[in-house]
Amino acid sequence: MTFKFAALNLFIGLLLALLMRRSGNTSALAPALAHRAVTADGIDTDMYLPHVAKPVRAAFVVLVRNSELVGMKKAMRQIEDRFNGKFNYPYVFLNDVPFTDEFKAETTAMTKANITFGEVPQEHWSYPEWINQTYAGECRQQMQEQGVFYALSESYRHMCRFNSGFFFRHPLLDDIDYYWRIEPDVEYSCDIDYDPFLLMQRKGIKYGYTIALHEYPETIPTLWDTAKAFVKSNPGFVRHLAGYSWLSNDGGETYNGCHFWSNFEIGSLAFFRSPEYLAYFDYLDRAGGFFYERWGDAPVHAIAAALMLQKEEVHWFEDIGYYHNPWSNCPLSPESRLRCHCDPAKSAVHHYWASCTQKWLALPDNNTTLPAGVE
Ligand SMILES: Nc1nc2c(ncn2[C@@H]2O[C@H](COP(=O)(O)OP(=O)(O)OP(=O)(O)O)[C@@H](O)[C@H]2O)c(=O)[nH]1
Ligand SMILES: *[C@@H]1O[C@H](CO)[C@@H](O)[C@H](O)[C@H]1NC(C)=O
Ligand SMILES: *[C@@H]1O[C@H](CO)[C@@H](O)[C@H](O)[C@H]1NC(C)=O
Ligand SMILES: *[C@@H]1O[C@H](CO)[C@@H](O)[C@H](O)[C@H]1NC(C)=O
Ligand SMILES: *[C@@H]1O[C@H](CO)[C@@H](O)[C@H](O)[C@H]1NC(C)=O
Ligand SMILES: *[C@@H]1O[C@H](CO)[C@@H](O)[C@H](O)[C@H]1NC(C)=O
Ligand SMILES: [Mg+2]
Repeated sequence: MTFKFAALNLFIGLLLALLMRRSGNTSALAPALAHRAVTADGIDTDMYLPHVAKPVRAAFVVLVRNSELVGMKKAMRQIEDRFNGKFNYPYVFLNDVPFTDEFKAETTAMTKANITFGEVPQEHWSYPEWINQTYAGECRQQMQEQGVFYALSESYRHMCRFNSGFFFRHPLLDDIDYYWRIEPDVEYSCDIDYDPFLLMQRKGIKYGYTIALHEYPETIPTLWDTAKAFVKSNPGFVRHLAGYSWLSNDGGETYNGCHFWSNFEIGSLAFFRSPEYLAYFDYLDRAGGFFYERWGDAPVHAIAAALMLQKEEVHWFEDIGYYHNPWSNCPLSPESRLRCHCDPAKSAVHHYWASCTQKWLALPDNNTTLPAGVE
C-alpha cells in the first residue's frame, strides 16, 4: 500500500519535472507550492490570512475616544501599510462610552482583519469606595497650581488606572495572550517584515518597548515609597534585583523616574494577569495615588517589569520606527534606511531624557546583588 503510493508520487513528480523542462515554464508548479508558502519565521502564510487563527493569540488593543477617529485612522493606515496588511492581527477597540456607528464603520474600513468594539465596565472606570473624592478634588487643584500636565483631568486619571490594572481583564481579551497597544496619531515609520508577537512568544519576552523616558516627578510623589512598602510585605515579587539599579540612582532610596513609554507596548497578558502583578496593582490602588496624585500607567508597568522580569524578558524594539509626540524611535543601522522614513539623528535614544534605554541595555545579566538602600 505505502510502497504503491510512494511509487505513484515519485512517478507524478518525475512527470511534472519532465513537463517543466520541456516547456521551460517554472510557474507550472506555482499553484501546488502556493499553499505551502512560509514566512521567514517558518510560518505557513495561510495562517496570516484575515479571519484565520493566528500563530500567536494576539491583538492590537486600543483605548480611544470617539472624538479621536481621524487620528485613529491615521495610526491604523500606517500600522496596516507597514505591518498588518501582511499579518492581519485583529483589533480590539475599547472605550468608556459606546463607540459611534461612524467610528465603527470608518475604522472597520481601514483593515481586512477582525475588529471588535467593547465598553470598559463601569467598575474599571470609576472611583473606588475608599477614595475621598473631596480630597481628590483638592489635590487636582493643587497640582494645577504647580503646572502639572492634565492636573485637573479626572478622565486622564481613570485612563491611567484602567491601563495600569484593568485592560488585561477585559472579556474581549480573554482568548488573547499578547497585546500591542496603539494610540491615535502615533506614526510607524518602518516596514515591519516579521511578526513581533512570534518573536516574543518564541524568545519568552514578556514586555517590549521602543522608548524609555524619565517621568515627571510631580505626578508620582509617593509612588516609589508605596511600591517599596508593597515589596517589603511581598518580597517574592522581586525576581530581578538589578532592576533596582535601573529604577534608582541611589541604591533604591529614591526613584529616578525611568519607565517604558507605554503608548507603545507589546506585552504578555500573562505577566499582568499574574497574582504577583495583581497584588501589586491592588496595593497601589488602595494607596489612592491614581487620584490623589496622577500616577501614570507607564511608571506603574515599568516598576513591575524591572523588578519582576529578567533583563532578557524585556525587549527594546530598536528596529521599529515609531513616533508619539514629541519623541521618536528610529533604527540606526544603514540597512534600515531602505525600509524607514524616519531620521535616526532624532531618535530619542540619543537624548538624556530618554537615556533609560541605554541604562537597561547596560544592566548586568543575572545580577543577584541587593543594593544597599533596599531592605
Ligand atoms: N475612551 C477613552 N479613551 C481615552 C480617554 N482618555 C484617554 N484615552 C485614550 O488613552 C490613550 C492615552 O491618552 P492620551 O490622551 O493620548 O494620553 P497621553 O499619551 O499621556 O497624552 P498625549 O501627550 O496628549 O497623547 C489614548 O489612546 C487615548 O485615546 C477617555 O476619557 N476615554
Ligand atoms: C506557464 O504555466 C502557467 C500555469 O500552468 C500558465 O498559466 C501559463 O500560461 C504558462 N506560461 C507559458 C509561457 O507557457
Ligand atoms: C474573527 O471574527 C469571527 C467572527 O466574529 C470569529 O468567528 C473568528 O474566530 C475571528 N477570528 C480571529 C482570528 O480572531
Ligand atoms: C475627605 O476630604 C476632605 C477634604 O480634605 C476632608 O475634610 C474630609 O474629612 C475627608 N473625609 C473623610 C471621610 O476622611
Ligand atoms: C549588581 O547590581 C548592584 C546594584 O543592584 C551593583 O551594585 C553591582 O555592581 C552589580 N554587580 C555586577 C556584577 O554587575
Ligand atoms: C543567567 O542564568 C541563567 C539561569 O541560571 C543561565 O541559563 C544563563 O546562561 C545566564 N546568563 C548569563 C549571561 O550568565
Ligand atoms: Mg497619547
